[in-house]
This record gives sequence, structure tokens and C-alpha cells, in this order.
Amino acid sequence: MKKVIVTGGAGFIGSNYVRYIYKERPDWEITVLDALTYAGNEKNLEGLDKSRVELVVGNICDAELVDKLVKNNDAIIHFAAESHNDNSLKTPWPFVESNIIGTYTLIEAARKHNKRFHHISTDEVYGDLELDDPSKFTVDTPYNPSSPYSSTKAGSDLLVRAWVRSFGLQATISNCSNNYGAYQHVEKMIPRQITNILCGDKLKLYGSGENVRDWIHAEDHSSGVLAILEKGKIGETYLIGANGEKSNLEVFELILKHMGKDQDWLEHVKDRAGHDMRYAIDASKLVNELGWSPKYTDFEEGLKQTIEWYKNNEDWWKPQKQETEEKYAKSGQ
Ligand code: NAD
Ligand code: TDX
Repeated sequence: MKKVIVTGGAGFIGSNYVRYIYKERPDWEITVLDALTYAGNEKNLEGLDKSRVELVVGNICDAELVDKLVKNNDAIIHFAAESHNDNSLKTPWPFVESNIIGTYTLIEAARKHNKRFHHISTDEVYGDLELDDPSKFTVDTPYNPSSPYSSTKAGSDLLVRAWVRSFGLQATISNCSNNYGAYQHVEKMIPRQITNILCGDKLKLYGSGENVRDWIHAEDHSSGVLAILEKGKIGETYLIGANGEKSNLEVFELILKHMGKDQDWLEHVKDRAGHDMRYAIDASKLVNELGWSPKYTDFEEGLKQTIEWYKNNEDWWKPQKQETEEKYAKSGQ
């Protein structure tokens, strides 16, 4: 493998992956295929040598463009998606289009040209767990998605599985838990709260805050994806997670602590419709079969670094902030 396409490589996790393989695989040529939606940002790829990383601004639903790119590369690592649950509850169609039709378009090209395909998915396809349930999601957990976002991701996973079985597509799938780190759009929970404080606004907690998310640093997601791409068994699904379960309230309290604010800065707002209670990943298959392990095992330390990044990169997030908050204000959140 020398020439790879990274779809969604100008987004949060996709650009982390591009920077990761740029460093770890110096002989690879990388083509980023990204539509630069509101969530994509060319600045996420700044500083990378253009002779090794080419940005093609285009849509994964554009079959002609996709066919041309896939034909000329060895592998496709597919991150591009509409990714935010709250948006999917307001306007579901872009999620159906990008997540389902976009994935269909890519796997048809990969099948035609017999190319290696890795599909990036989420733990949300499994639905949610009760707070007192001792179990975690495994690759055998039945699909039970709750939102338009997670149901379109589930649909895209099922397409990939069917293409493997019926057409022999050379594909693997990974389902990862909640990512955090630099370059995450301010619509998502952690950057929203950090940048709210930096703007003099309160933190906005949905409902009671007892919902649990299983946090992983984006760079650990990237190293997991590279391990699966290179060592994973064709047709298999791997779960990526770093044992980072925390209630939302716990995360909010850590943000308050490290930004020197008290509980008065915390505001309870309207809950999300259909809000999943708890996600938890059992990543033992990835750890035991492929020898992967996460580097960022101290969430509080990773969160402190993330807070510093947002403090130091106001130019990056400021242009997204007002529009994002206006959208939230309309829904009472
Ligand atoms: P993001 O919203 O930050 O980035 C998505 C990128 O995809 C953007 O650059 C956008 O321009 C691009 N894109 C969207 N639709 C496109 C289209 N039709 N054609 C071309 N490009 C398009 O998302 P993210 O948080 O980086 O998530 C990346 C992937 O990881 C998604 O597949 C998501 O489902 C998955 N995932 C995310 C998380 C998380 O915590 N954020 C966890 C598990 C899995
Ligand atoms: O302002 C907020 N206040 C709040 O309490 C926001 C934006 C969110 N929340 C809550 C909702 C969730 O319980 O925080 C939790 C995390 O919310 P998000 O950052 O929106 O993430 P989530 O819905 O859990 O989904 C994320 O992880 C799985 C990603 O956005 C998905 O792309 C990924 O598949």
C-alpha cells in the first residue's frame, strides 16, 4: 500500500488520521477527498507537504470523481460523514445522502477496481446501555441505533458487510467510541463547553448529565485504524475504545476545574430527543488480535491539553462559534 484515499480528511478525525499516517508512513501518498462542508476545514491540513498530501474538494456521492480516484489508488479509508446527532434530529436528509449514498458510491468503486476499503463507523450503531449494566458493546452486540445519524451509520455498515459477503469486497470496519482532541468542531460537547467559557458563556448540560460516554483521544483512534488497515482480517469488524467511561457531568466538572470556574457556570438545558444513556466499548479483539493499545490513558491530562489547544487557537474556532450557538439557541439548547 503506497497510495491511499482518506475521505473526510479535512474533518476532525480524518485530519488527525492524515497527520498520523503522514508521520508514521513517510513513503505513502495521501489523497484527501472532502466536500469541505461546514465541518471540513482546509486549515486542518496546514503544514503538510502538498507533494505528499493532495486535497481534492469533491463529494463522495459523485460517482464519476470517486471512480477516477479509486482507480488510481491502492486503498480507501472512509471517514467522510455527517457526524452530529443534534443536526440529524433537525435535518436528517444530508445524513442519508452522505452516510448511505456516499458509502454506496465508494464501495461500488472499490468493488469495480478491487481495492482495499476500510469503513469508519461508530459505537452508536449498537444503541445504548443502561447505567447499571455491567456489559459493554462487543462485535456481537445487535444493531439498535436511536438517531437519524446513528441509523445512517448502521445502514452504511450493513452495506459494507453485504458487499464483503456477496461481492468479495476487501473491506474491514471499525466502530469507535466518542473522540476528543484538537480540531474538533465547536458543535460537539467538549469544544462547545471550552469555547463557551472562553466567550464568557455558561456550559450547557443536556438533561441531568448522568449520560455516560466512553472517551478516546483522536490519535488513539487513528493508530487503531492504521493497525486494522494493515493487520486486520478482511470481512471483520473491530471495536476501538480506551476504557474512558465518564458521565457528562463528570466531564463538565473537569472542564470547570481546569478553566478555574465554579458550579454557577453550569446551566442545565433541554435534553436531546432520544438521548442515548450510555456507551461502553470492549476493545479486547483489537488489543488481543492486532496488538493495539491506546497511548492517551489519562483522560484528565488529555482534556487539559485539549483545553490549552482551544485557548491557543481562537483563530481556528472563532469563525464557527456564532452560527453554531445561534442554531442551538433556536432549539433551547
Ligand atoms: P466531522 O464532521 O468533523 O468531519 C466530517 C468530514 O467529512 C468533514 O471534513 C466534511 O467536509 C466531510 N464530508 C461530509 N460529507 C461529505 C461528502 N458527502 N463528501 C465528501 N466529504 C464529506 O466528523 P468526525 O467527528 O471527524 O467523524 C469522522 C468519522 O468518524 C465519521 O464517519 C463518524 O461517523 C466517525 N466517528 C466519529 C466519532 C466522534 O466522536 N466524532 C466517533 C466514532 C466514529
Ligand atoms: O452542548 C452539549 N451538551 C451536552 O450535554 C452537547 C453538544 C452535548 N451534550 C451531551 C450529549 C451527549 O450525551 O454530551 C454527550 C456528547 O455529545 P456529542 O459531543 O454531541 O457526541 P455524541 O452524540 O455522543 O456522538 C459523538 O460520538 C459518537 C460523535 O458526535 C459521533 O459522531 C460519534 O459517532
